Amino acid sequence: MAKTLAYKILENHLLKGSLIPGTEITIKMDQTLTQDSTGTMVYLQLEAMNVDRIKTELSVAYIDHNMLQSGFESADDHAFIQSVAKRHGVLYSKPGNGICHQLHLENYGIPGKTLLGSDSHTPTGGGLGMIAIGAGGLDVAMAMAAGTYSLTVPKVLKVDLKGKLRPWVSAKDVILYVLQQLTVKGGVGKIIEYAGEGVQSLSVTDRATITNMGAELGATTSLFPSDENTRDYLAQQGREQDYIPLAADPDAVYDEVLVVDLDQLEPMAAKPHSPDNVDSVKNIGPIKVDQVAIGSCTNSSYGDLMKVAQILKGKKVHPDVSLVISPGSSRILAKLAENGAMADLILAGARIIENACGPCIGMGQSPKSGAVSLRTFNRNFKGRSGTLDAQVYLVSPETAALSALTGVLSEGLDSGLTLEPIPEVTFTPNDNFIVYPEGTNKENTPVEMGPNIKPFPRNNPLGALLAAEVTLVAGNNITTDDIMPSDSNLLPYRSNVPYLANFCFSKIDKDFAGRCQKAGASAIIGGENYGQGSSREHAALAPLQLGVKFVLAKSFARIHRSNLINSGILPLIFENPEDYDALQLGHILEIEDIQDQLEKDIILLNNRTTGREIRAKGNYSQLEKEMLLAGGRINLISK
Ligand code: MIC
Ligand code: SF4
Repeated sequence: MAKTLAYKILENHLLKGSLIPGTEITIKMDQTLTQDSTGTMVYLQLEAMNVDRIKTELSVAYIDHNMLQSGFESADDHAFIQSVAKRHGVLYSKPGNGICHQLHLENYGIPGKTLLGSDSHTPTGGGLGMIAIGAGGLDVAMAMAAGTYSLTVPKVLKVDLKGKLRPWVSAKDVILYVLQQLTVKGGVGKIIEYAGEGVQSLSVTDRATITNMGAELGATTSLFPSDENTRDYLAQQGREQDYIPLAADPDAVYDEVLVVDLDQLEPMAAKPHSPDNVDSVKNIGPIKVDQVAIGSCTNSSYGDLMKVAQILKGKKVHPDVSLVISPGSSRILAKLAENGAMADLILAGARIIENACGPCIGMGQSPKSGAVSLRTFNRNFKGRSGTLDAQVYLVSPETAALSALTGVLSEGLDSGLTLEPIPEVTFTPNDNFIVYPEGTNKENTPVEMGPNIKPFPRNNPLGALLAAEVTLVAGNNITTDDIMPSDSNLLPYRSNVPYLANFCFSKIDKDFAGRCQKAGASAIIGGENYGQGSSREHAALAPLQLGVKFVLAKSFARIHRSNLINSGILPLIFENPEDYDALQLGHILEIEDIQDQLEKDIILLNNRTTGREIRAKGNYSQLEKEMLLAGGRINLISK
């Protein structure tokens, strides 16, 4: 039978189960990546699993998020990660090397391989034809320990690309258009596979921009075929030997198809405060811009920054605009310095900041009050920039650079300006930022543990009766940034969950943590797509620390649902979404005989305050039930 590319790669890695959508499979995981803001939990968990050497072909620990080092905390975290990496055979990428996804693409991604990363944008690797999946830290620790990963088989949605993009329209506009069509929950339970003649005109880094932001669709992952452009990209990085051609069978049948006509696409922007709130730049109009930020794992490639340099060369950034640029990697930064483009950026008036996540995760560069900030990033959730009333728009590098000059949101199509294609380059291979774990092991390398690193919270096995007070009724599309905010004040505490928990939901409800502490046992009520966004386990661990027993929602985002189960917190789905309307703060919900009910299709909750019964679905796999009964995955493993 003709196969999609996604299923071909999954089949090559299949260890258990079969490729039937909705069922559970276990696959071989070839590679893993971690970054520092989720990594401390990953490596605490890996240590708790008591393994010696990792079982993957390659695992890399990157440091890119927590770079401010305004106190000892982050530097301690880096040292901790470096020490555990050495103990178990993990490569360590020092701070200064760049953003994990950009670096993995450049140095280690291989067509046809599988990659699991403790960061939701791991699907960036799909630009090289990998099955690259974002997951919670514990899942990544398990993948390192066992070399495997279990997941629910997704459906495959084909995005059929026709034609070719015009200059001034780029990969970011493609994914923004797809987000407009499918919304932030349109990819849930799906792999997005790109195909069609339009693929040929997209470079690997263009493709990576598109697969990166597949995370915003809620998709399990996104991927492109591996073709001559893939070979060229690998050759530029000095790794042509890693190339293999890969594509779907020509007559492969897909579960859904979306056709995108690249010729017709215009520059797009995601308006505040959601990546799917998309319109064309033309329709939005020339709004005044205060800040422009170019970079992040979505748009910080060499090609992107060369286009920006071309637009800015010999010009002057508008007096009212602050332009900040963060390159994706040390290799890109070095190349821009060598070929003079860095001088073009600086002389135009750009602030060059560290090649790291930086402003994308609120680590500095928060815009002024009420500012309009154009960002080439992937998320514009309210408050994520660090300024609660900022209006963040997501745009392409071309739109960002041009707007930085004009001072208003501008697009290049009608500007009369030309934009030349970027000539190909070869990069100087350089691994001076990599620490190899050769000769180090558990015996000769102690764990380096700073005082801010606290043990992660553990849950208790499920008792017969689960009773909890409703301490939050949340709306639709609650993000993990809402649940466990991240900014320069909080990110240094990612390895200190007891402290971090005090700030759980603090940006939308300051009293939440206090209410939970009073209630003892809590329940959260959510709308659709609860927990979208980041892979941070802290969005489950902080609620666990505060005594949250279950979350009852209309639907869940994939990674957050797994993180809840890993922590022993029950994600429950309303059978009748209208039941949501009758729930209020302070209601007491009870689940009797929970052990037996877990085996049933419907779990009954009793609202003791109103006397009403609520029917909910768990849809748990066998393993998930065992984890919930044990009070989380680590408890189950220790059993
Ligand atoms: C993000 O973009 O939200 C992050 C920060 O990279 C997260 C990881 C984290 O919260 O540490 C992600 O996308 O998974
Ligand atoms: Fe870093 Fe932003 Fe990418 Fe997350 S989305 S990995 S914070 S650059």
